[in-house]
Amino acid sequence: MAYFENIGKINYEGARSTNPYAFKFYNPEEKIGGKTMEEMLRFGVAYWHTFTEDLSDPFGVGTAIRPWDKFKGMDLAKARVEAAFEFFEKLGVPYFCFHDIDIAPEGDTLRESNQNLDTIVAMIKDYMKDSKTKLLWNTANNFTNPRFVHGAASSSSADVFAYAAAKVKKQLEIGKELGGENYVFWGGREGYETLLNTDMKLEMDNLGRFFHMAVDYAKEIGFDAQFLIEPKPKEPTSHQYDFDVASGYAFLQHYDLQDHFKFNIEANHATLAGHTFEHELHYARVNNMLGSVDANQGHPLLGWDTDEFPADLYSTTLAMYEILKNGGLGKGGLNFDAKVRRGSFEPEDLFHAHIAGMDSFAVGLKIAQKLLDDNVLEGIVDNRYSSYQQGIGKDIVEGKTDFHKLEDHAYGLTTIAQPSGRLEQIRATINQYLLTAYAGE
Ligand code: XUL
Ligand code: CO
Repeated sequence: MAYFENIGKINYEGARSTNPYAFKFYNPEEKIGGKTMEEMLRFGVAYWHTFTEDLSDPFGVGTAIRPWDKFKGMDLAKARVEAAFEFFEKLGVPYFCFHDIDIAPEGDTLRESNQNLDTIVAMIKDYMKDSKTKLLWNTANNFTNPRFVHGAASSSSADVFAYAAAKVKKQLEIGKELGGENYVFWGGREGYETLLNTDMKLEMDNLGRFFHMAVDYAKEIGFDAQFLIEPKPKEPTSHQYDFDVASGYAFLQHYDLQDHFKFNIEANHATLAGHTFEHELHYARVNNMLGSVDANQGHPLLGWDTDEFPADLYSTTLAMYEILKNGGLGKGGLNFDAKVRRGSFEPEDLFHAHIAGMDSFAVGLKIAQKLLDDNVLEGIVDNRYSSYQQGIGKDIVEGKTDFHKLEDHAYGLTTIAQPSGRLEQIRATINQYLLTAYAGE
């Protein structure tokens, strides 16, 4: 059965195409900097936003019209798998991602939930045999069910800690079964509401213990996925333990986990933390911790996680610049952790949204590669720090100075000449690149 009957394969038609069901900029085979767009961008579809999301919000019920919603229970789960692979095929997307409860309904007991998962995973595995779409990552949803009200690995209840571990254990087994390239931990409830009832030290120590047990179990079963922490500063709790990349990295180092994890960086989480998307990518990159990306964008006027599809070309350009400087994403990818707006309720909107997101990152890739090829930003940065290439600067960098030497140097200074930062000129240059890249096409 077809769920998107009126929609065919989405093809690349070029920048001037007026066909809404065509890519204007994402040309999977086009080579940029020696790699095809498909190899470089590694797009993924998020199962939860695309196949289970009903578009409800705190003030209103779901509006989504989804042809598979006529089914219930396990039949619904099976229909979603059929719809998902039809969607992946038509979009030509290389990856997908899911939480356990996105693909199979929870049963009355853990055993029953795992049986439901086994049935659906077998079906997914079967579909994957005839599909080029692979598993970018899976994860355990340890935040939706009321049992996680006080947290999961950081819960005040040891029973909940054990339950959360059992769910992650099962997902690690499923990741291995489906050939998942990464495994994600987003600490949905790993944080706290108030210190008045919280033992923060115990909670963080437990979180560290939990991650070590996950690393050990993956090793035990021979699952070699890259483990990823997905930082988020708040929502649902007011204080999340993995606030941003910097605090997550400190946590990983403190608990001696830094060699087993990288970061999955989500644009909207970065902005919620008061950072830019590129700040988080950059921080991870320079520490060799950039693993994967949840590609979305927040609404600039709203202070919560709106998970919009990315369409801001300036942001995708600066993000792709970081990714190119990182030498790509390795096993990671660009997963659209993004949902259509409540008013975009038709099934077709799922295609329009992904096309918009894929085209936006394709533009970002092309512009970022041009900026690199022309040495635009690198040249500016090198020039700005040129004082560290000779004289006292070289001594500082090479560790050949101390405060006595530096004081002597400072006493000898009559003037300090520093060049302008030229931010406005840099922005104008980026605009020039954005506007001229497709001029002839
Ligand atoms: C929530 C979020 C999650 C993670 C996976 O803000 O981003 O969907 O990506 O649990
Ligand atoms: Co996410």
